[in-house]
Amino acid sequence: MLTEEKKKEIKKFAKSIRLETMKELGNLGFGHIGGSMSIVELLAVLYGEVMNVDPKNPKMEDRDWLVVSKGHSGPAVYATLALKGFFDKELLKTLNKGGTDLPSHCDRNHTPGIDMSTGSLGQGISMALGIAMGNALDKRDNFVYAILGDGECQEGQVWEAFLYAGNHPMKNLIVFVDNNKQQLDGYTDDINSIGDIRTKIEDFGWFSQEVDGHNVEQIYEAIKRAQSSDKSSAIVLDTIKGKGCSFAEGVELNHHMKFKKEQMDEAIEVLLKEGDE
Ligand SMILES: Cc1ncc(C[n+]2csc(CCOP(=O)(O)OP(=O)(O)O)c2C)c(N)n1
Repeated sequence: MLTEEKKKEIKKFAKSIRLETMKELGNLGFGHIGGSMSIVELLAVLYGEVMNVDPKNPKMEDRDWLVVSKGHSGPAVYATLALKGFFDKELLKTLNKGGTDLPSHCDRNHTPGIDMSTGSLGQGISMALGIAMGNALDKRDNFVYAILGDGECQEGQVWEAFLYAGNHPMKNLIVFVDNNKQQLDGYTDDINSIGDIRTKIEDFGWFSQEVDGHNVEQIYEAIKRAQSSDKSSAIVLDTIKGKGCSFAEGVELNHHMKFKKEQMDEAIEVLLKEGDE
């Protein structure tokens, strides 16, 4: 169980990640705002408490790995890594600009702390599974985490990996589905519904849970349960696309937005005025 103090610390970390992500995107005037905002609490729990990583040694052999399969959420991941000390926060100002080490989608060849290059949706779960199998063969006891989008789960390859890791349990693999109910061009249910995703994954032989993806305690407890399961584990996160960014949250087409500087300034002001609870 998280202590009250730790819970507060993780919530504060989440707020800082959200703020830095908004400033980072604000510098650019456009970007993947919706799907970045929905995974902030997850990133805060992973990097604030759960994952064994060393910012000074990002390739540490026995580290825990994170494959951000929905690689367009790079801005939120970069803000997290910068706050954690993997690189200088100044670098956040270069997001998606020519010659940057922070491309719009995650790239392991550019950014310290990024474990896998992603962006072509549907592939990350297979990569995470491969890494988990490799680690198990090497008798390491680290964990491999992966973050998938709900829209991404429309990709066939996702289900090949779910099938395989159901039949060949990888207890060091924990997959999150960011179920924000929206994809690029609208609501997932209207486009190609994935139905009850938690049950579907369970039917493939996984230990499958569903929690509030903006509640740090629920996320943490679910991860602890997943870590002690003998099966491959999935945690479906009930989230809100654009969460915490006033001009994006609740908007249908908030996947990739162009906005005015004043809009982001105002959204940052709103965020800063919010209480920490
Ligand atoms: C194979 C592939 N097809 C299409 C795209 C374009 N694309 C980028 S993000 C996106 C929507 C993803 O929706 P979801 O997985 O729900 O992500 P989130 O809502 O969390 O941002 C699409 C279609 C892509 N990156 N890769």
